[in-house]
Amino acid sequence: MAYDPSNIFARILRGEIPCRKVFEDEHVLAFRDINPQAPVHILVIPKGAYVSLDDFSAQASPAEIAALVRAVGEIARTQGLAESGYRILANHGADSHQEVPHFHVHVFGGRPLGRMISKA
Ligand code: DGP
Repeated sequence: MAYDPSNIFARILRGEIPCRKVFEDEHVLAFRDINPQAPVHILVIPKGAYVSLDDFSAQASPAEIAALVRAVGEIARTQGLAESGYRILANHGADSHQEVPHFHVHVFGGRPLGRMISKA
């Protein structure tokens, strides 16, 4: 799947749409999800143009991959989730219902999160 530069996260990265930013560095932007599923629900995205984890894992540089993983951990710590616990999730493709075709990692926390996935 080719990267679509008109997707909503690309527009956030270009500053065309506002976001509630929680973290930014050279390679990564993180902001609060517009439709939170938990008291803390943050989206962590690479600044590079990657459709999903499939694309990111194959094409991104080691520096970009390291930056994203380190950002997830740092955000969880600064949000106070490291002790109580949190969940990360990344959707790829149709079976996962990925909605936004720019790679993003969801970080959920702030309450007990239940079992991993439903059977539906
Ligand atoms: P996914 O299904 O994994 O592609 O999740 C996409 C998430 O993006 C979903 O939880 C809602 C969130 N989202 C969609 N549009 C916007 C937006 O304009 N701003 C923010 N902050 N989040 C958005």
